[in-house]
Amino acid sequence: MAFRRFSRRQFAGLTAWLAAGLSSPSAGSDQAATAGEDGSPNRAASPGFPNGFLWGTATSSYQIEGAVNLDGRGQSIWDRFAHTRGTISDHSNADTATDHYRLYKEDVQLMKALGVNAYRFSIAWSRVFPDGAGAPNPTGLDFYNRLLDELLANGIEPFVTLYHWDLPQALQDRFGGWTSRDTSKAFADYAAFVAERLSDRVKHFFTINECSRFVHHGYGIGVEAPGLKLSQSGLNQVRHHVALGHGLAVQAIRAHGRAGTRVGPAENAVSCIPAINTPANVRAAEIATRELNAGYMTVMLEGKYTDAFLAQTGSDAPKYTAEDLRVISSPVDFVGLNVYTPNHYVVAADNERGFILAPFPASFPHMKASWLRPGPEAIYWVPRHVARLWNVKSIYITENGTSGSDQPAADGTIYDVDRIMYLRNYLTQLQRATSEGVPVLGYFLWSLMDNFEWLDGFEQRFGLYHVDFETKRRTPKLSASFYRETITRNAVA
Ligand code: PNW
Repeated sequence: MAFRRFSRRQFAGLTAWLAAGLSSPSAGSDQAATAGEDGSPNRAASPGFPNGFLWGTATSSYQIEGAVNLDGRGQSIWDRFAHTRGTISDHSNADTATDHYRLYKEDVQLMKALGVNAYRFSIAWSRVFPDGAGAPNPTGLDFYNRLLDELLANGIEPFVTLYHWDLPQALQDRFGGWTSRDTSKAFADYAAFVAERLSDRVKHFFTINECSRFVHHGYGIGVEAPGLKLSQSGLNQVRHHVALGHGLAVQAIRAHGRAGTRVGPAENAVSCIPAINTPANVRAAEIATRELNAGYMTVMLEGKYTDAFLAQTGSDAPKYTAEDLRVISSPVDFVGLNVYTPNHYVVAADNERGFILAPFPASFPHMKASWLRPGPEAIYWVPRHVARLWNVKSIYITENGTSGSDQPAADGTIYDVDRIMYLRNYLTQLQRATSEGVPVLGYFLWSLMDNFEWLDGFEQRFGLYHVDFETKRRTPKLSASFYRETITRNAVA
């Protein structure tokens, strides 16, 4: 069977298989593959996703690059944090990670083998500005020039995240990081510089990845960099500075990017799912979405903190000006949404808030990561709520995926059917959304390859490609075939 033969092969075999135009894994199944002669997706023939839908994978700089001391890169708060004893569960760090800095050309071929036409990656701020601000480091930027050229030469459209948590340590030392609005301003200067240099090839920028996660973990409970545990008022001020940094960066990219450069956030909105699909519960889930995302998405898209947010934070509310709110809500071209899991199942209620959040039963299943409860309908409801609440016309799913135990079977293949189950169900719900007109334009699967999973070190693997962290060898898991098949059909395989 073509399928088994392919699965046993390592990366070199995979590309050979694709280059030779051998029959795809679906050959002989009841649904014919729709790839054209050159292997490119034949979208018109597919009943699945809209024409022109973008299929991508996602990564971030600190999680994959390694080479932390090469070519003038400055230290980031994650270098410092991961080298602090007791912070990372397996005592690892990302000094070499997947060695993508050296292996980027091979990694672009991994993407090509999947058939993706887009790639979301992040820029390490401290490669470009080793001290966070001041003198740029051209050698650091050159890495991204090389990567962009390689992507474009292979027909893969770059989507660039400016901040995926690896703040230059110098800004932490000088300003206390995001506790100061000086960091928001430095972020805008860095965004302006990058837009100036890269917007000839990069048409889409994401400002900040998952504000809520890094603020809560890094400044609230202190389990991620920079490892602070601030008071409620301190934490709310950090939130505000991060939102402000987003808005300032939007303005900087507009001012310094080429005409047509598009920009938006990439947020893991708190996902609120109607427990049962009734009009009252759907409305309640929308209200919950607006309130539970008040500190980031709501203020970014409405230009005000909700009454409930201000009442709830009381004297701990952030200090801000009307001008701040205007900046934070600078118009965006799209909203990026990271959707992994249902955060809340919502039931309409006759109370002050208008909803209750159902407690999760202990029996609710989870994937390998205990926080990752599979609830495929999240990827239907989150973009739908966002489109309806704020009249958003363009949405990208900027991350979705799962970790797994990913043990090779006796024949050496990683049959990650749990990941395939997860992806199949989420993509089916995403197709439900696009078929109803929810304006999702593309999907970025997290992640291209196994990588450094923050405080879980190398213990949680999210990749379509398995990485041997000793040899850095990449091997496709069965889910890589699933994703390729889905992209080829432009419909869930
Ligand atoms: C995201 N949650 O983090 C990050 O953007 C990635 O860098 C990370 O590797 C990936 O997802 C997998 O964890 C999240 O608890 C972590 O809901 C946790 C949650 C969501 C996103």
